[in-house]
Amino acid sequence: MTEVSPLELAVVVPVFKERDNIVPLLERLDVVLAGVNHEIIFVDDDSPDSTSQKIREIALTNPRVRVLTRIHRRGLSSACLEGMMATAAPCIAVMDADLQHDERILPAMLAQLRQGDVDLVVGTRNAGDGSMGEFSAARVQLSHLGRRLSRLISRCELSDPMSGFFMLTRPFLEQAVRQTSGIGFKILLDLVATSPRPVRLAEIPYTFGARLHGESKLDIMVGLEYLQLLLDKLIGEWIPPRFVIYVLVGSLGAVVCLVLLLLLVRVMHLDLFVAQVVATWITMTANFFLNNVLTYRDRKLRGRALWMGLFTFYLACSVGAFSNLRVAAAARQVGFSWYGAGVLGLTVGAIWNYLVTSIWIWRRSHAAAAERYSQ
Ligand SMILES: Nc1nc2c(ncn2[C@@H]2O[C@H](COP(=O)(O)OP(=O)(O)OP(=O)(O)O)[C@@H](O)[C@H]2O)c(=O)[nH]1
Ligand SMILES: [Mg+2]
Repeated sequence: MTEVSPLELAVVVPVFKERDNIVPLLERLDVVLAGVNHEIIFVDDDSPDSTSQKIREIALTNPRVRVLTRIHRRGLSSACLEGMMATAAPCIAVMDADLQHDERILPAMLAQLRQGDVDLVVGTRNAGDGSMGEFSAARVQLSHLGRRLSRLISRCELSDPMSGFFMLTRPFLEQAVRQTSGIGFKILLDLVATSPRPVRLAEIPYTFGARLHGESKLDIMVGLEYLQLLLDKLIGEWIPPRFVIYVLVGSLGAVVCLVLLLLLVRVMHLDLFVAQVVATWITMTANFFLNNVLTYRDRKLRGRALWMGLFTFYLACSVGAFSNLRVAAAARQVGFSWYGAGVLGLTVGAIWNYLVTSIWIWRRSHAAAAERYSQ
């Protein structure tokens, strides 16, 4: 076998609809990583703009470049994890494709890791000369809020826990990767919150640039997934974060139902029983659709499965409401206070509903069968 110099660095780039950014990014990496034996692994979630195809064309003549195309999958963190696990390189960088991350600090990051006294080097926008660049005040505020919340789970002092630009060693990755949540956008925070030992960390400032081509994928869902990541790290061992979101949606439904009831009885002067039936039906329907886009957004039902799911949801909720009442009545009989009995009934009803909906309505096979989802 011919001797080749060992691979030193892998750059993992999660991509979704970034076709036009691939060539400029590769050109820049080529300049800054000259002299470093590296590979570049793109992880694409089957972008409808044929990002993968573009990368494959390049990879035909550039052996440094590879693409991992995931089918029926979405998610920045899980894409990064899979990209990182697909390389043998001892040092692994993660960066975005849209050229917002300043690739010129990559050599300094690598030099830090090579010294051997840190596991992780983070590109920071919030320390030294680093900055958020020309971002709107609202976006900067949002980032600061995320930073404050991150302290709930982070086990080390990171000036930019929201950063998606960092480099780590393989041993650090290996000791954390199996316990990561892989939820949402914040893979750096996921890794440092998971690490079983204190993270030896360095930070290098940079200025966040403007996206070159394409659109941001940041939306309200990213915020929700961040909340889910925090919940998973805080209580995930005991309570699934999905259940918490399910209960939040249900609680919102209870409030809506009461407001509707008030309107129907006081304003529309409907008979109480009729008003209850109408308010409950509207609330159940709204809850179903909210669960479809929030709680089970990764298993979203469409077309015929959506209507079948709605019908099953009505059935499941009716049984849930019935068992809630039966359990509460039984608890009252054995001496529970009225509120104790009420809480017990609600808890049993909520767990029943959650189990039925997650096993029966939004089961995994539905997601696999669902058509490819593109945003
Ligand atoms: N594989 C994969 N990549 C994703 C997904 N969502 C976003 N990305 C990529 O992750 C990187 C960061 O996404 P952006 O939308 O730029 O998020 P951001 O930089 O925090 O937000 P902006 O500042 O508004 O651009 C980009 O390279 C995206 O193409 C996803 O679901 N799967
Ligand atoms: Mg971006």
